[in-house]
Amino acid sequence: MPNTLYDALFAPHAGSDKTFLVLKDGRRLGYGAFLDMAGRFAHAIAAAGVKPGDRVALQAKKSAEALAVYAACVQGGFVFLPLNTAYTPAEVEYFVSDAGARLLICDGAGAAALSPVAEKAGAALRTLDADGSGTLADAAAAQPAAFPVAERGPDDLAAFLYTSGTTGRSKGAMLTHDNLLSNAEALVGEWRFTGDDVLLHALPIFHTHGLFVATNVILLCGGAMIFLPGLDVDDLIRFMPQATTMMGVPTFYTRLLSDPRLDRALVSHMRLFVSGSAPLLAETHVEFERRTGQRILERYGMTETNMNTSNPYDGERRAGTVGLPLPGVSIRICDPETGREVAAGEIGVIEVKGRNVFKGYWNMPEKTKEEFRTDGYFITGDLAQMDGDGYVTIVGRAKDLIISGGYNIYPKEVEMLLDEQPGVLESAVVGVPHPDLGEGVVAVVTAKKGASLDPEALLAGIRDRLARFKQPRHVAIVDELPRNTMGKVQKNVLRDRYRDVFAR
Ligand code: MLC
Ligand code: AMP
Repeated sequence: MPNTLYDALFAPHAGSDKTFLVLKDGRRLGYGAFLDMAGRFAHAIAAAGVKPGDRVALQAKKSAEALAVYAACVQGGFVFLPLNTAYTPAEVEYFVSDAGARLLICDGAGAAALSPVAEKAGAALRTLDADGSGTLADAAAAQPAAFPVAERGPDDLAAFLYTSGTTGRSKGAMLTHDNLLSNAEALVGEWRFTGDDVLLHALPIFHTHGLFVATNVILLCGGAMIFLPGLDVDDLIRFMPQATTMMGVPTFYTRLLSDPRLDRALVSHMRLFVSGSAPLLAETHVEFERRTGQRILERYGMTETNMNTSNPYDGERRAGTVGLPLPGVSIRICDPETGREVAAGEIGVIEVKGRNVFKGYWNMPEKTKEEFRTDGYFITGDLAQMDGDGYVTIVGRAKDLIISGGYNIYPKEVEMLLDEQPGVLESAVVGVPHPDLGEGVVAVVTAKKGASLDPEALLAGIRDRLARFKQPRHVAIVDELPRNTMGKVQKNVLRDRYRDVFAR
């Protein structure tokens, strides 16, 4: 049966004993063994009642087995829905029920809290631990490695990735087989990936960056990944001499730079460092080159669009820019109000069109319509300018969004929870410079008449309902919020006022 993504990414490796994953403990997993594991998981998923087109949610620690669930979903035609391991059960409940997932796979330790969530949503529950054990693995163990590949065309759904919205309600971005394959093809070509590449992989696998950009590129070129559970600079340094490439968010680079062991000799085997998901400071770029002789290649993407632009592999990598449109991706910079294209060098919102652009938000046709122009361009909400050579420089965001360590935080979601706390009149949440995470979350809160507020109590009140990374790291209680003449809270004033709270 033809299956767009499976045929390109997985089928070519069937039976191969070439290394696909090198794990932290040094164990190696070949492509063939990985595909066998995926086939067994596909049986176990189908046995849980999942049919092609159904959603399979996974909230589990990074492991070869967790990645095999992705492969199993592609093979079985199931729609993969990976979830950040930091989400609280209250957050998971929204995703599982909104997506109508048929199966929720979680860590054994999370099963007790998620069992009522699965039950309420009518989803089966299975467990998968970081060591590969759990009820999903138990069900898979007795199954054959071969699983019939489901027929899937380019326009069929491969994955749902949730991104938060400015209204505070998360939206499920529907990604098709062709969205993912076309982008992997563009990146393999642009970044010169081959079967000889070994990618140092320390990113999470529940987001576009670690899952699609990194993993799909390696699967397509037939290379290998050093597959680490998370960012630990000691591990990066230990494995760097075995790797040829690394992809990371800017925090990867600032943390590496803060380690004196980072030098030219350490990276002598590396041919490419890629950064994305958040702005890389030009000074980080310059300092990394000074220390290592390597110019980081910065690229720009989004959950909804996969990768849009990249600095060139061979040409000039310009610090502070996100480079040029990728092959097959059309980019224009437009006036946010009128939608008219602005002149070269002027600031406007980035709009994108191409095979990489998602199909729409699950069950939100109106929202989807709002974010596309009538000629098919997707409005990213990122503000940028494009110079005469086509290089794009991101200068800000038209959307109210904080990016902390590469994770997106929508202020509205945090504000809604803060506003529900006893004694709170209103709140405004902003991102300000943070030396490690790029941006750190600050909440500015006012009290109702006669009430007195305690920052600790406020944080305690939202702790169970909001992933830790979204929780404010600084809370200021003030008499009133600054407003413009229209009565709108001036977040720029707050960003300015609190810009030094995380300064080293
Ligand atoms: C962890 N913590 C964070 C955080 N990550 N807080 C804010 N922002 C983050 N990003 C908190 C934890 O809750 C914990 O809090 C403390 O920091 C230490 O946790 P940790 O797990 O030990 O953190 P660490 O391993 O250091 O993780 C930091 C990180 C990680 C930057 C390495 O967040 C990361 O891997 N980020 C990558 C995100 C990513 O892949 N984004 C791509 C999105 S796709 P406490 O208080 O309990 O100690 C996309 C499209 C595109 O954007 O273009 O790619
Ligand atoms: P997400 O919704 O998690 O996919 O985040 C996408 C957002 O991350 C984009 O809309 C940008 O605002 C931001 N982003 C991604 N890559 C870069 C980059 N290289 N520089 C600046 N911002 C980036």
